[in-house]
Amino acid sequence: MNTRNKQSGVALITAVLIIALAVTAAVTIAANYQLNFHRTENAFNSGQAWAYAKGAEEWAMAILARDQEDNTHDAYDSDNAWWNNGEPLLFPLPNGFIEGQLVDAQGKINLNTLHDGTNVDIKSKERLERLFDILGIDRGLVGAIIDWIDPDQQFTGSLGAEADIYIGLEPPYLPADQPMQDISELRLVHGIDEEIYTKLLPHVTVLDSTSAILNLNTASAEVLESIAIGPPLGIGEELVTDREKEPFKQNLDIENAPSIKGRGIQFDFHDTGYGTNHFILNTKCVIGKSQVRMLSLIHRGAGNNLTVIKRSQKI
Ligand SMILES: [Ca+2]
Ligand SMILES: [Ca+2]
Repeated sequence: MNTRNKQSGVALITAVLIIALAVTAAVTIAANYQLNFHRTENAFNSGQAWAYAKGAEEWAMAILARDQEDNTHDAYDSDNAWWNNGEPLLFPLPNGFIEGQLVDAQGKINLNTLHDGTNVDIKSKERLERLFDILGIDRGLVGAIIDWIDPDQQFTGSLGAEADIYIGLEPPYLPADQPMQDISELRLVHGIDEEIYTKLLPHVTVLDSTSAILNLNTASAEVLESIAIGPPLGIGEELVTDREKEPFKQNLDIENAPSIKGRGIQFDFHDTGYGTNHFILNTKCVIGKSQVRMLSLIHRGAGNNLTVIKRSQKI
């Protein structure tokens, strides 16, 4: 090959290399542009979904305000607009949808009522012990839950646990010694393993309000049974059947319920009732490929004073 041909060859290879580099750069730029575009789009959609989810709270509060007028009880029945017969309310949106459902937050036993910061609430303790009996959980573990909440370091019962126990664990940690902030704290209580926690979750909750009485119209069969004094009687499901025919509005409705009347069963109606002032709004908003799930705890106070007291993103 002569020098001229050699030079042409080198020039051709150089030109091909330059084109290859230019194409690579162009593809990279295009790919980055696409990525950034989708990132921006997702961030935009996600921001929009959050705004819609918060808007759903306003919608829920309007329904709750309407329900409060002329309210005789709160139950999962057709008399309560907030329940919407168990169907989530669905609204179509441009490029997506939003749906929301309200449930009662007072249908479960509030663990924070076990101790008022000074004393154990004996009646709350006994009710939870009865629930543990019904669920087949060692009732001694109620002592460990009380110790987690109470400010002192004295053990409550044989399964009680205070800092001395927790600092010996691997990894070590300390009990809260104050009301629980979230029900997931229960999993940290000594003796509450995954199986017991899962068993308890449908029946217990954590609320910080002392006005949050237990709503017997939305309580599970097991919680309903736990208000009957004595060993488990297996009356929970029967009471639920009675309640489905006619929601309870007063204690007499339970004492005179078809499945109970004449059986000599005694009840402890300590801090129970038939209405509620705490609701959980479960919202899901989808826009494009973005999805937001949100839980809002809404308080309905006297005079229809509605406020969102807690908000969390659901995974
Ligand atoms: Ca204690
Ligand atoms: Ca303690």
